[in-house]
Amino acid sequence: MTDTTSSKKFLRALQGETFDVPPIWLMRQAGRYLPEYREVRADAGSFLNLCYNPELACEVTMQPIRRYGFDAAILFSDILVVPDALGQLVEFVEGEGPKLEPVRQPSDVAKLSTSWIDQRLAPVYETVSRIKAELPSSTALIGFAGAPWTIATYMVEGGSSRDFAITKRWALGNRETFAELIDLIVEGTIEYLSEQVAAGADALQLFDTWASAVPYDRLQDLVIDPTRRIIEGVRAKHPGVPFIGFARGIGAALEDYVAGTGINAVGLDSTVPVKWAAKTLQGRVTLQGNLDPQYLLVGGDSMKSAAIDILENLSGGPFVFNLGHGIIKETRPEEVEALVETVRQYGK
Ligand code: 1CP
Repeated sequence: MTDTTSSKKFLRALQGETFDVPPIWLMRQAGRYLPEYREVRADAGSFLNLCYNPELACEVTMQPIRRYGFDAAILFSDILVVPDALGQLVEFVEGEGPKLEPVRQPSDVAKLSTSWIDQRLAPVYETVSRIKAELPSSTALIGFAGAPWTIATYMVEGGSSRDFAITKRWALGNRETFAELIDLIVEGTIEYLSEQVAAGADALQLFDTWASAVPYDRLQDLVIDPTRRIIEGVRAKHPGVPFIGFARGIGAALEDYVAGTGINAVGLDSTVPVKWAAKTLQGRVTLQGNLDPQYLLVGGDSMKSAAIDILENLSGGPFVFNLGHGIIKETRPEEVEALVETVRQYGK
């Protein structure tokens, strides 16, 4: 894993190398903005069926690689396959998003178990092997999972939420019982990610999309410690495997997150000042980000100059170009092409 002569530019950037033209991939690069994805999606039936169908999941992972030649592919799956594999009822309702049977108290947690993880998620591991076999040797494969806090918000709220009120009341009001839920997710996620690496994932990203909801006095035990425990747990089986941490919306606390987790790279959301990140974080980790995905809808010169500003500020050190959050489904594929072109022409 510490192979610094890797033919994969993305992995070399994670190991600390600086490039004139940085590697690029985009969060949600596979998905509904691509007509070829919508076609496969329509044939797959439910969204979870697509996640658990190795042939189709491999196909949709490869679609943006064929179109744009990104430096990394990301496994097509979802963060909510982990609650599903822990034994919680998970559904994706068309046009409404995820619906889960809520976990609200210790007796609900006691019904869940990590013992079904590998059996339920075996199709995802199969997808990883298939993608690995199809990818060009210069393209890295990113595996992923949700970070425990973000997964817990979906498990407790029973779906998406605006204020995370139920989860926060539990976490802030009863630290001990909430820790049991976090521990269960940590353990299941270590198993899930270790098997993704065994099947061929080159690097792993942890998505903590709702880290912004955690008050700073609890960031350590709800965000930083669980992330660090997952990284240590996976590295105990797969020494040196590179991790990217994406803790969205935590601002200046990214310094604590970088210092306390053991990540190789940190995903920056679009609110993070790039000059601050270059000065404060880039000496310690690789940076990844952070074009606002709305720029891809705006397109044209506004998008180009925003991308170039990021490149000017972040490409002086280890850097991976990305968005600050996932591609929006109304994005036109041509604009993604124009962005890739802008990044690849940079400095030439
Ligand atoms: O019918 C469909 O096509 C559903 C749309 C969709 C897609 C394409 C969902 C439902 N998930 C995905 C794939 C997905 N999700 C990927 C792989 C594709 C890629 O990146 O190219 C990944 C990495 C995720 C991760 C994910 N799922 C996150 C973390 C990243 C982020 O966007 O913040 C989260 C929060 C989810 C939950 C989720 N999955 C899907 C929905 C509608 C939601 C809820 C989002 C919310 O609460 O706002």
